[in-house]
Amino acid sequence: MEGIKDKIRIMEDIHSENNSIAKAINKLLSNKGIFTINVMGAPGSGKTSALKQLIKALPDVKHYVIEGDIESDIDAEEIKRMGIETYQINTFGACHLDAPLIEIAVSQMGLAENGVLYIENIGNLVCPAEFNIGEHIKLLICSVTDGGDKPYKYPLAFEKADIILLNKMDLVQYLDFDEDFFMKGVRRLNKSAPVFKTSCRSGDGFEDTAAHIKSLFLKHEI
Ligand SMILES: Nc1nc2c(ncn2[C@@H]2O[C@H](COP(=O)(O)OP(=O)(O)O)[C@@H](O)[C@H]2O)c(=O)[nH]1
Ligand SMILES: [Mg+2]
Repeated sequence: MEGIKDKIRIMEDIHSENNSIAKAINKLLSNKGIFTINVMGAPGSGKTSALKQLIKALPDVKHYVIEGDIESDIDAEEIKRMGIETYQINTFGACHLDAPLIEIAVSQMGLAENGVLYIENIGNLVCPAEFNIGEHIKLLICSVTDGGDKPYKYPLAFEKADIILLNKMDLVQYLDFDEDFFMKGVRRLNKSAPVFKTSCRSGDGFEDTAAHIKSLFLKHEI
């Protein structure tokens, strides 16, 4: 029993230290007018592809990207080719980004005033939802190819999301994706997050998503 109590205490300490660093990052980014989006989703759900679409859909905004991957800089190189300042974090095993990692990234990036910073978290529907990393909002990307049961199986990610993308809609005609079941699962957990149906292949849905993000950015007291 002591073992479990010790484990709980260690986890509480980790979360409380993480949260205090996340608060400081949030304050620093807010002071600079950098609206920060924690992008979460399963591996391959379309996080990098969605960032590319959002960057294109908001041409009058300055964008920054932090790429989180267990290994490799493939995504960061892809975003850099768009002319966007991008910082790569490799966790070499850890399944989520945490605030101390973002603190280092932010201190090393030349963040000017005003803009949007996207932080692509490690592809995983579990751990990223547990850690604040200084963001203003969490964007969850779920694809029709992932299946409609994901809100039921990974509730925290859906509960915490401020915006949800239902991506790869161009493929839905080939699948037995049950959208009603998916939406019921989402709304049991989260009454307010808008769900945008998107396709990174066609670009559908990104104008509306980008407009919503811009409106949050403008009205957010950052
Ligand atoms: N057909 C289709 N493919 C997509 C869509 N979004 C992403 N993909 C593809 O799915 C794969 C994984 O996408 P990626 O953006 O790298 O996912 P990430 O691992 O979440 O960053 C790539 O081959 C993308 O081209 C989409 O909306 N439709
Ligand atoms: Mg990616």
